[in-house]
Amino acid sequence: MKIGLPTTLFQKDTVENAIKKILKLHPDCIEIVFDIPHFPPDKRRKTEFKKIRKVLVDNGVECSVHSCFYELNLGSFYPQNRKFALNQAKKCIEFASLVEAKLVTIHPGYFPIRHDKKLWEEARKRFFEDLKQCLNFACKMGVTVSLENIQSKYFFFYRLEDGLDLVKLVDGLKITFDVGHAYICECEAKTRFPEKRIAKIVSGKLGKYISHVHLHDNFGVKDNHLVPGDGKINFKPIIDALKRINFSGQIIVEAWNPKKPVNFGFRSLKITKKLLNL
Ligand SMILES: [Mn+2]
Repeated sequence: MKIGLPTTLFQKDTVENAIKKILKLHPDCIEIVFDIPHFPPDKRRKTEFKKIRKVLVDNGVECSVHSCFYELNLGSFYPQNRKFALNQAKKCIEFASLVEAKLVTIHPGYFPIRHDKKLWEEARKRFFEDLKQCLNFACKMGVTVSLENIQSKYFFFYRLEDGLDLVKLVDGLKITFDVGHAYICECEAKTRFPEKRIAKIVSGKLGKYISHVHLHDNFGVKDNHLVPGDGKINFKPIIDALKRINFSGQIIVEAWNPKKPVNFGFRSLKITKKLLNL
């Protein structure tokens, strides 16, 4: 398992400087978040992408890419929004290929009227169509598409079980397992032993599809993105489950604090290494 940090840790810097600052903390890998503030839509030029690639190659560091997500919705009710979201996802896949990242994490689409089964299903279908298009494009680029579970029931990948349906319906799709998000879902469902349940699903049928991990802590209510150990998640059973499935991908520690990025990055790596017994 490789432990890494996301570029969003250093939001105030340019992406090149964010990468350089992360490298000083000696991670095994880096996740480049292809969204604002580092990648404003009017500034995505290939020459700048090549500079980013050079920083990565010169330092021999492995990377993954997180697709833009803040204002996008694959499967949106509005055709223009769908088209825009799909186009952005494709740009991100192209970028990943250019910087030699093998994997792109994508957020699922969402629909705000959860109780209307007919509309919900229609939206889910649109999302699957868009996702398939992302996969076809990524396949040509030699990039894996990995879908992340989100801690809100309006998203098409909310509970970890939803992932099993998704991988069956979309051929070639992989899963980015976000531990903090999965914990909030289990707490909302009032699961008695959330960590045990998560561990069971991870080491069960979902295991072979997990290609990437996001790790951060919380108290089971808000998506705080804390350093592991600063919230109330017991990571041990979850880490053990990842070891049981011989997970060998990247674990990106997504703890954020814009006021203390160096401290958060340093502690994230140190504590995660300890959790993994490395
Ligand atoms: Mn995440």
